[in-house]
Amino acid sequence: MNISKSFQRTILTGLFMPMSLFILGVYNGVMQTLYRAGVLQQEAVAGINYYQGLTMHGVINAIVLTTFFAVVFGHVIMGHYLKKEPPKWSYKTSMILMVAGTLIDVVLMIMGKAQALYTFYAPLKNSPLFYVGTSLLIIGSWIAFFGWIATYKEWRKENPDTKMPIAVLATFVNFTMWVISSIPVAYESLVILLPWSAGWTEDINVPLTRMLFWMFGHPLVYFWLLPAYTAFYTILPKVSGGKLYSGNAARMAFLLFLILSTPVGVHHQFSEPVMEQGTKMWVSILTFAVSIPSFMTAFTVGASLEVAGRKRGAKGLLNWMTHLPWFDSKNYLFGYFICGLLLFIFGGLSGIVNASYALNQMVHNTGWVPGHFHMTVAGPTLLVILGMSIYMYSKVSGKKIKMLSIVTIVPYLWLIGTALLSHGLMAGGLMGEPRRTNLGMSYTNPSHELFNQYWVNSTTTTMIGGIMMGLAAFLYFVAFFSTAFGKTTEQASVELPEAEELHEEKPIPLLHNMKPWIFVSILLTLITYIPSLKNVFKYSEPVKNKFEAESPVNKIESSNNTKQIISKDEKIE
Ligand code: HAS
Repeated sequence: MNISKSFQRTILTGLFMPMSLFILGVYNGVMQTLYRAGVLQQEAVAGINYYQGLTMHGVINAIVLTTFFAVVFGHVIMGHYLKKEPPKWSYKTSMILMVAGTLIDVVLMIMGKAQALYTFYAPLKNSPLFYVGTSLLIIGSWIAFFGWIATYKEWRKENPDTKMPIAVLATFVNFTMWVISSIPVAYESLVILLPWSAGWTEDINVPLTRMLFWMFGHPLVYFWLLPAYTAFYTILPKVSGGKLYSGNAARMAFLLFLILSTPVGVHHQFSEPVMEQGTKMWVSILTFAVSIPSFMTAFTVGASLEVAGRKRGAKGLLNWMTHLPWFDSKNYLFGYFICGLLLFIFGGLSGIVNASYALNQMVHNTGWVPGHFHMTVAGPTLLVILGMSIYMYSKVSGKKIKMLSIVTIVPYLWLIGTALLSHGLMAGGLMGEPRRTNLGMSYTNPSHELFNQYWVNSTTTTMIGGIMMGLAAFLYFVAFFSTAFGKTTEQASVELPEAEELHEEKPIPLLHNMKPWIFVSILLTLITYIPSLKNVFKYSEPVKNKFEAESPVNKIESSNNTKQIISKDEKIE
């Protein structure tokens, strides 16, 4: 589909700006591994301290880049499948808010006024403007979604009998979940944290803010994942030379995410005393359930790859794997997708370990957790972002991709780097290595009394992996920005590789109607969060504690802070 100038400018801005910031995100990621391995034994480098760098790494990579990508990919999906541009008011307003919010946050992080990490847990305090910036970014993304709904309604009128394309359904599921889950974090940021950080209120209920954050924080991880799944179901079968094994299974997997991803955030709070055992048990069961659509995806996408391998002449049980277009520069997207999937096998399995309450007690707050999430968010999520960003930039700008052979090897280098980084973090985590800690200041500094020799190998492996990831990212940046600054040689267009379905399956009405699923999603969220909220108010109350990110010492001395809270129906023995 041809594209208007203003829609083109919006899409290119939404790809170029976060990719430029991602340079800062990657730099700070590599620095983390140097601090942790003890190569750096100081608080700060070039005026950026450990926590400031970690905050930039998390906020830019996990919130800014992913949200921009979800919006831009959504625009391109609507353009390609519905053959229409969304209304100008929606895509323009959305991009302006997102860019403004991001710039506010980036300036604050560089100035050191926001260094409470991407989870911005109270009682760590950011500048009040940080909460405004983050809210603008999120609200901007909602507005893009509202525009797509208007476009879809028009398309539906003109095509009353056509099935909703899978990629459109997946995008709508993702953004519905996003809107539902970002209401609690908007409340947390604007109603609780902002007035408190501006000094208009004094007290803060820490467990309440953490619960509100995780009501958003876990659906957030699926908001990162679903664009990647959309690419695996609707693009990968085409670029690997096959067909999608089952369209109904794909629809079912996305709709299951809609009902199961919103109520599971409490699994990040298994170690918090305010949550009662029954709540934790229920959430643990729901978390196992939310793995089901991923197991379905492993089967359906795996079967689609087998179909592709066999179409390319494979015989026997397993040699279809060797017939796939590995290292094929004409099919460079395949490398990004398959490397993401391979990492996700281990990312997913480690998630199931996390979800098991008893095992969580061993791994929580250790290096195991970032080991897990680098094989998920830095696995399928980021690799699809990288592959699709350069693809979309080239199509929408009409510029040919430069350095195609480098673009083709980047995902494999990234795969090896991420596997090493995660292995080091997880092995260290199992030996008690804490996450979010500048280990070089003590535990991995041989001249310090707290030096721990057991963490030397694990942190060194992590560092080697981190440096390889940094190198892969550097090569990618060279190719991406050479493409972006190249000359326009082709007609600009909005188009995607589109996989056909292998079988003509009987449509199942429930898989074509989102309303019952939205209802169940809200119901399960209420069933989980009403008891969780009761737990929070039973066992906690607002306190005056105030900490700075770089110091664990409470700035406010008050006997009130040590008061033990017991519910009316409990006695201390
Ligand atoms: Fe997680 C913590 C549980 C998935 C991200 N997770 C995190 C954090 C992040 C994160 C960022 O229950 C840390 C947050 C913080 O800062 O504190 N997670 C899970 C579970 C899943 C899961 C059960 N997580 C993700 C995804 C993420 C992500 C996806 C980002 C994108 N996670 C947890 C828990 C915690 C947690 C606890 C709290 C830990 C703590 O104590 O702090 C599941 O959804 C995973 C299911 C996945 C699978 C894998 C399916 C495999 C596929 C690949 C197939 C391969 C093929 C290729 C087809 C079952 C689809 C074949 C090709 C050939 C050639 C052979």
